[in-house]
Amino acid sequence: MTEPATRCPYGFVWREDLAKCLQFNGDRVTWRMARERCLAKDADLITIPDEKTMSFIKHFDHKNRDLKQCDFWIGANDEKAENDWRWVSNGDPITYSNWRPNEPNNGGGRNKGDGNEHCAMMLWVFSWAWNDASCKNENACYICEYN
Ligand SMILES: [Ca+2]
Ligand SMILES: [Ca+2]
Repeated sequence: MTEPATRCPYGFVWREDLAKCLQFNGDRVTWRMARERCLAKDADLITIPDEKTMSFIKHFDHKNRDLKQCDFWIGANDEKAENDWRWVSNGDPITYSNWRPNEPNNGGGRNKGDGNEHCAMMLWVFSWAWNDASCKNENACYICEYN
């Protein structure tokens, strides 16, 4: 038996029910920078494979000062092929999802499309429902997962 606390690198917390090492980060950066910062810790942006994981995130205590009003980048994008959403850590297509109604819209919406939204983030004002956003948006926090 491995001691649970030792399964995760420093700064990550082991979530027994999810079998994941997670780290919520309150610095606000682009999707790519967020991923780089996770990779630098031998981790990657989080995958959310099921409702159980999503539910954990929804109920996580976001009132922590650093995480207050954070949108969070997650490890999904459709940069390689439009609307072919993949988890970047393993290349798998997204099966479970928690998109807001009318998302992902690739920047479509009311003004029909700059067609340039290829990175997924969770929106705190909508209980962390997902939106596809411009990967260059610099105003989102991020969650790293270590495997
Ligand atoms: Ca897209
Ligand atoms: Ca969108």
